Order: sequence, then C-alpha cells, then structure tokens
Amino acid sequence: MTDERLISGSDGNRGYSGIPTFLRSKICDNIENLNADYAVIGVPYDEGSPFVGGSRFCARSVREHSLRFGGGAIYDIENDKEYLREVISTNSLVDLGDIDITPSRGDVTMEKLSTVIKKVLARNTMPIILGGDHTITYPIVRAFQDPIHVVQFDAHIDYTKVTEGMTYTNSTSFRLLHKLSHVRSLNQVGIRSMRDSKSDVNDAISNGSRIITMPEIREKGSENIWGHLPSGEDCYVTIDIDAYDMALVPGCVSAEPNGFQFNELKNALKSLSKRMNIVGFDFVEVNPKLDVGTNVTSYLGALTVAMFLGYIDDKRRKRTS
Ligand SMILES: [Mn+2]
Repeated sequence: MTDERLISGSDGNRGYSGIPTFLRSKICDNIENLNADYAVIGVPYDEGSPFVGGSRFCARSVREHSLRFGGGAIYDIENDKEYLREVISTNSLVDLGDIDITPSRGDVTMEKLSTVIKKVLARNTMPIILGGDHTITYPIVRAFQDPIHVVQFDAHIDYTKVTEGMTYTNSTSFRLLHKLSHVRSLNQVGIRSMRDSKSDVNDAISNGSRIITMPEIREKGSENIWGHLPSGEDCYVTIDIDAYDMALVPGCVSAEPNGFQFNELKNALKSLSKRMNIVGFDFVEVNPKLDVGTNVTSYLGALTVAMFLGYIDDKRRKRTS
C-alpha cells in the first residue's frame, strides 16, 4: 500500500472523483496572489434570463464534466496533437472559483464581476469566464481598457433596448457593450433566430455590427469568415451554447435549429485564434436542469472551452518560442 495514494484532493483519478475545478486546476483563493497565464472564473448568475432559469448551475456543471478529460492534456487525433499539457502540469491554469452573488441585485453582482476581471487583467492573466447567462459579457467587456474586437457566437443578437430599467439581462448585453468606446468592432456569428426583431437587427447593423449568418458561414467555410478582422489585434470572444445546433444542446433553453455543427464551430474557433490575439473569453447559457441524464450539453461545453483554450495556448507558445 505504500506507493498508493489514499486520497486525491482535487486531482482524483476518475471522471467522477476529485473536487471539481476546471480541468482539475489548482484553486487560487486570493486574487492578489494570482500568478498564472489563465484563470477560470464562474458566474452563477441567471437573473438576467426572462424565460426558464437554471443557467446559474452552468459553471459548476461544466467544471464537473471537465474532470472527464484525464491524462493532463487534451488530445486531438485528427491532427495527432496534444494541447494544454504544459499549462496543466505547470499550474499556469488556475481556478478562482465563483463571483460572490448578491441575489436579486444584478447591478451589485455585475459590479463585482467587472472588478474581478479588472484585477485578473492587472495580474497579466487571461480570464476564462463560465456563466451564467449572457448578461455577463457586458460587465466583462467593460472591464477591459485597451481596444478590443468582440466576437459573439450566438443564435440571437441579444441587442434589445433597455426597458423598465432592466439593464442586466441576457438580451441587452450586446447593445450595451457595443457603445463602449474601446470596442473596436462587434461581430455576431451564427445569428439565425426568427425571434430577433427586424428593428434590433437594423440597429445593430447601423451601429456597425458585422452579422455573419449560417448561409454565409456554410458558403465560405467556417474557417474563412474572419477576413474583415485586422489580423493580430486584440479580440474578446463569447460563446453562447445556442450557437450550436438545437439537436446538440438539450440543456439549453434558447436552442434554435440550423446552428453550428461541432466541426464547424471547432474550425471557426481554431481559425479565429490563429488570426487574432485572443485576450479572454466566456462561455454561457448551459442550463443543466433541462439537460438529458448524461448531461451532454455540459460535456459539450467543457469540451468547447478546453479546446478553445488549447488553440489559444498553442498560438501563444508558437509566438514566444
Ligand atoms: Mn446569447
């Protein structure tokens, strides 16, 4: 028994064992001591969801399903390549836990979120944020100071006007962040919902948004849709799980047909990370309470976040080596 471990802390040795931090990364519980390339932050907030609540459990469930990636790396047989091995083994990815939530005070909670993102950026660490609903992208983006392009993968433009004082909702986020002076461009990709209004779409376009629809993505190929973005500039990315096709995401309240297939989103993220300097990203809108028994939507979320982080890190390593 001498060389066997009796207890494993956050490490675990099976998909169902260990304390669920993202990809079993170490917990950093004092942001002032943060010393890592990447930090995961959960935002268990769904008070901005006007329809069915439950995405407050998204971050926890995505973390849990990230434990299923064992072996200390993400391996892609399609190009026989391992991602994140060095990141994981050197603890350059850490998990900061969740934003402290003040229930029924979205304004207070979102102020905390902006403050945390500012502190993470001040430590020269890339924030990776797990929602929560899509409200969170506006408070995140406003915490950045340098000019950035914003790329939103989504079925909806989330561009409604603020009415009845409802600032922090998942449908107003992109109208609000589009007004921020450091947002150089807004690129809304995969938009297809017939619940978006013509007037909101017109507003987005007249404010300069580049909307890329599914027919355009399929005509060009999802790796060839970034030609309008100035190569190498800073870019923040947000991925709404409903960018994926309805059939792939049973645990998503806002799912729509004719969305991204897995390989299409994979190629879009890979090519975007090559072209732009990604400075952070968020992943939102999984509702584990609606999911099927295997929680495939959370698993798809964990896979998407880990894969995109792998592409971002791969590019950073090539640049510094
Ligand atoms: Mn959205």
